[in-house]
Amino acid sequence: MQNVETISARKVLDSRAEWTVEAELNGFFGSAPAGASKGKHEAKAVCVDKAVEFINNTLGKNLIGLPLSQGKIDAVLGKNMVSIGENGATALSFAAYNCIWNSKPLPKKLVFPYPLGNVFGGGAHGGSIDIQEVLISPLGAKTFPEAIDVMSKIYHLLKKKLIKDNVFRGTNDEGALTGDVEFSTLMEYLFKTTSANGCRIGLDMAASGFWNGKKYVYKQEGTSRTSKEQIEYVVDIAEKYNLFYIEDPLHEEDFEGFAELKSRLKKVLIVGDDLTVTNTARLAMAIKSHSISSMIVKPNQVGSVTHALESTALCKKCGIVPVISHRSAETTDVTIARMALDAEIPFVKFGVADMRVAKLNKLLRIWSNSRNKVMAKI
Ligand code: 2PG
Ligand code: MG
Repeated sequence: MQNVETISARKVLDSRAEWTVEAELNGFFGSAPAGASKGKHEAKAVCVDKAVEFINNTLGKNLIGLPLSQGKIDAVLGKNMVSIGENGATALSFAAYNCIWNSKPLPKKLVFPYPLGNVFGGGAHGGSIDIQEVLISPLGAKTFPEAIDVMSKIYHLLKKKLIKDNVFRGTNDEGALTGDVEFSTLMEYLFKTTSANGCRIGLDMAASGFWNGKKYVYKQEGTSRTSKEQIEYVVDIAEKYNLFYIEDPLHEEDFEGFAELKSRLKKVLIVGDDLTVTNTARLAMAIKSHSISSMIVKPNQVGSVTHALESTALCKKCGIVPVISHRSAETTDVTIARMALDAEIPFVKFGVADMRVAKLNKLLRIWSNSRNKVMAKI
């Protein structure tokens, strides 16, 4: 096994033009993404300068000479989380993962994920709807390139339609389209278009973002819903638009409400993100209360590849579908695309457009270079 020979860190820009941490380990890179709608229980970031300084002046020296093992490196990062933050830890953990990935052969048979793309946005990412993300997934596609082709086709059809109707407002933090269109009008159009193209619709409601402690306040819509009304509303739209996926339909402490939705919507993936924050203890709570059928995996919510893969393994063991996901502020780092293949994660939520395509293109490249490949069974 190789050893850790060199470590350094610096500031680089992310897609929101904010500084983030880039780490370099034995010549391989990793950089930290950042969320806008963060879960209360996520690991905490520190100031970028502090993380960079700590890696360059303290932590790097302690890691040099260690065997190049993900578990060993991540254990050291975990012990220093207060000083390095999830941002410094994620960047270094990614750099180690990319270095290790480069030294081993690809698995003989590759299982490719289905993309889950945010085509129309709102909430904390900007846009005219309260719900954060309207997602599509080309579940009928037979190959990864076909899946990307269908997903981008629908993105362009929707963009054309918004422009034609004179309601197009541009794109938001995740490159999702935005426009002055009613949620129901948008969903009816997408329902027709996706159904005709072997595609299904999902939502990331990111409901903690508009929960005020008593009600879900839909500012743009000019209405509010109690927890009970929110559950009825979610059941109603799930049935109306044949949704296959609903992320964070309720606020991040409502394990019981999630469980009710899961039991009423048996064919829909009820997905925890802010609820579970990739954390095995929160996931165990969700398993115990039968709250979710699927979980978002975001390495920076826990600050390490090892923990993210542990959560993924626990999901799989318990029949919960893992979905690996970008954050609303990203770099062109492709680590999570590699993790999706490594851990055979059936869905990747990487966005559709802008520099987010780096991760999709990484998977397209691996698809085109590999002989033995299949799409995930879903
Ligand atoms: C989410 C993410 C990514 P953010 O809520 O799932 O889409 O958003 O990174 O802003 O938390
Ligand atoms: Mg989410």
